Amino acid sequence: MGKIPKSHPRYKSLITREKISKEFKNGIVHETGLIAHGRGEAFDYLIGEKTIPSSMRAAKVAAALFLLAKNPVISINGNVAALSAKECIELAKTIPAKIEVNLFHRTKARVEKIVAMLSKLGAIGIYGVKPDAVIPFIEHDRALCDKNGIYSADVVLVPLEDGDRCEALKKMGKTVITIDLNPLSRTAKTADVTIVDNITRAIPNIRKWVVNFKKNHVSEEELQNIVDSWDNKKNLKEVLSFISKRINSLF
Ligand code: PTJ
Repeated sequence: MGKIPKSHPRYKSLITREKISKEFKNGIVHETGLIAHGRGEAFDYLIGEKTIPSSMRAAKVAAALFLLAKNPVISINGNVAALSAKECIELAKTIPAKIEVNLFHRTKARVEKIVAMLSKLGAIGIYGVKPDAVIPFIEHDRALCDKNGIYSADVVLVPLEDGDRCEALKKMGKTVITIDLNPLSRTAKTADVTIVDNITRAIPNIRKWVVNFKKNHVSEEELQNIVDSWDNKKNLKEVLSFISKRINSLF
């Protein structure tokens, strides 16, 4: 494909596709990651390809949870690395939080490629390279994780995640934040905080809130109030209502 002109009405979406396609060829994105991306794109279309108010509120709660956490971890898979590696590293440094490469379709080669990519972008102390623990309740290699990373985390961000793993992390007693454009997915329904937004917008939004809270010296009590007033189910209903109203008003 030739260079996409900035004037193209679907510029951002096409650039994002290019990134996914390039990182598939580089061995970072799994082939099913292409399908997952297509599903995400369809839902992004429905919300109007911008952050809707309820998703900005979810990003704010995620930031509060991160600042209250004792051992927060950001989980990185192939699609996340392809689309938001730099932004995830920036977020991890700002909180601060750990980064763990945790793959659904785990192979040593993909883990190493993703770690190399993250290291090149300035990430240090990446977890998940030599997993020494297992997430209970799920089978095979996708359960592998790091004892000092996801296994012992209290708050975990698992963007673009599969439902089984989100459920298993919840069963372990963890607070789970997800970013998922599909408000109907099992992950979206199981997580404590679901940000229904494109990861390319959601990660910078969370970071903006973290910076804002830190700059304004927001107290732990205030952060806790933000978390306590959150109702994820109610928020998902608001997202669905936003989508249906938007669709009905288009023609
Ligand atoms: O790299 P691996 O091996 O860990 O595999 C990663 C994928 C994404 C293939 C794996 O986790 C998977 O199969 O995920 P699912 O079950 O397809 O769920 C991914 C969810 O992310 C779907 O609900 C999509 O709608 C959503 N999604 C896709 N792209 C984006 C997105 N959400 C936010 N931003 C996106 N750009």
